[in-house]
Amino acid sequence: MSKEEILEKMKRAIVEGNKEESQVLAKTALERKMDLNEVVEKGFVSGIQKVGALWEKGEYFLPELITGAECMKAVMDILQPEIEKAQIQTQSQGKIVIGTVEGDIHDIGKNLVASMLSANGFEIIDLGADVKLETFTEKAVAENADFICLSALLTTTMLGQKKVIELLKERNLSGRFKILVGGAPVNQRWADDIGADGYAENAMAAVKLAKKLIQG
Ligand code: B12
Repeated sequence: MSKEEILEKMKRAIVEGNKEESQVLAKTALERKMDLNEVVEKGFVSGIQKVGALWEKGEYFLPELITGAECMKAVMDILQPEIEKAQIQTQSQGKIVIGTVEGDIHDIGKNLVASMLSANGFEIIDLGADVKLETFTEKAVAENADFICLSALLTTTMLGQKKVIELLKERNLSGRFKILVGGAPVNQRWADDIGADGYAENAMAAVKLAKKLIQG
């Protein structure tokens, strides 16, 4: 089987909600020592994106969305430890507080970003999903973090990213942390509008951006 065929199978397994097949394919990727970034982004993630698109078109309903997400989780449970093991940098590149903002339970993308950052030498404090906005500022202060990374997947919860920046302003903490924002509805324009330090559209881009910002 060619690499392209495997990637296509990965996508299909998520779209069809076939958990067993998804897990088998994730293990195949490890056995074949495939590039895990490519496996995640071009294989499995393109599957969950297709699920979202079918849901938007009204062809899929909530149960299919949930099954797709469960497959993604099962796959990431297999791949995430390996991604993190392949630590590229040993010396800490900086400390990052990351989470999905209040009211939003989507955490697949956030977990992916956290794993990639960790694999690239950043120290990660993962607050999880549906995180109270004050918790981001409090943890960042307590941990003396370099970055606050805010994930939001809903147009309604994107506002939480703006509010965290406002909270920092109110507490005279503007500029103390670099704020990165991301998530499907987020874009560079939104990041600029709310005064974030950066936006990245995927996990690898987030690593590049964090490295660039830490080097000043
Ligand atoms: C899986 C999924 C779910 C799962 C989530 C499971 C989980 N544990 O995460 C479940 C089924 C639970 C779910 C629930 C809901 N969902 Co949903 N879901 C999705 C779906 C299909 C995929 C999201 C995903 O995991 N993508 C794969 C990951 C890898 O991509 P990603 O999250 O975008 O992350 C990447 C980048 O954005 C970036 N990134 C992410 N975070 C960050 C942070 C930083 C700092 C940086 C730099 C980068 C970055 O890097 C990541 C890796 O490449 C999307 C469709 C879509 N187009 O996104 C809908 C979607 C997000 N969901 C949607 C909705 C409406 C809901 C529900 C409200 C449905 C309902 N009626 O109950 C609930 C929300 C409940 C809540 N309060 O949060 C809508 C949102 C619409 C909108 N505009 O607001 C979407 C867009 C579907 C659609 N097409 O309409 N969902």
